[in-house]
Amino acid sequence: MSSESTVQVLIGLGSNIEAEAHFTRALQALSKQLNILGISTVYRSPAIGRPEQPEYLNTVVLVETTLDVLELKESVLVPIEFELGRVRSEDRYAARTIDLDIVLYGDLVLHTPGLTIPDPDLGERAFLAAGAAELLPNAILPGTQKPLRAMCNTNEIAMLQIERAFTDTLRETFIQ
Ligand code: PH2
Ligand code: MG
Ligand code: MG
Repeated sequence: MSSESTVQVLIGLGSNIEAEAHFTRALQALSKQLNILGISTVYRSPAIGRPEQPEYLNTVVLVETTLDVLELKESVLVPIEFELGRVRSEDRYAARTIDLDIVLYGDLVLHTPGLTIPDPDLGERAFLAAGAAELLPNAILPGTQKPLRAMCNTNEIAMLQIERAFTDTLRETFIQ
C-alpha cells in the first residue's frame, strides 16, 4: 500500500565489483521508479572488514517517493540488486556488484529484524555520514536531537578518496 504523501529518502550505494558501471546502471533503474533529487560526492575507500578485497565506491542519493519503506526495499531496491547480479551469501562482507541501503526514510525510526532505520552504519562509516550530511545539511538524525552532520568524523572523512570526475558525470546524467 502506498501512502499519499511524498517522503524524502537517502539511499546508500556501494560496490566493489565494476563499481562505476554498476552505479550507473543502478541510478538508471532508480530514476525510472523514483525522483532523484541529489547525489553526494562519490568516495573510494578500502573494503571494511575485508582489506584484501577490491576498494569500494560509495555514494548516497536523495530521492523522493510515495512508496512506504517496505515497498521501497522489497519492490524497488532488492529487485535492482538482483538484476545487477548481486549474490547474497552468508558473509555480510562478501564483494558485491551493488548494495542499495535505505539510510534515512523521512523521520522514520524503525527497528525490525530485517530493517533498521536510520541505518546504524551512519555512525560507523564516514562515507555514509559525509554523503548524508552533504545532501541534508540541516537535518536532525531521526530518533535523536543530534544534527545529522554531527555523525561525521572529520579525521575519517579526510581519509576518503574523492572521485570528482565520476561524481560530476553522475550528477550531469541523473540530476536535472
Ligand atoms: N560494505 C560492506 C563491507 N565493507 N567497505 C566499504 N568501503 N564500503 C562499503 O559499502 C562496504 C564495505 C558490507 O556491509
Ligand atoms: Mg551496505
Ligand atoms: Mg545492504
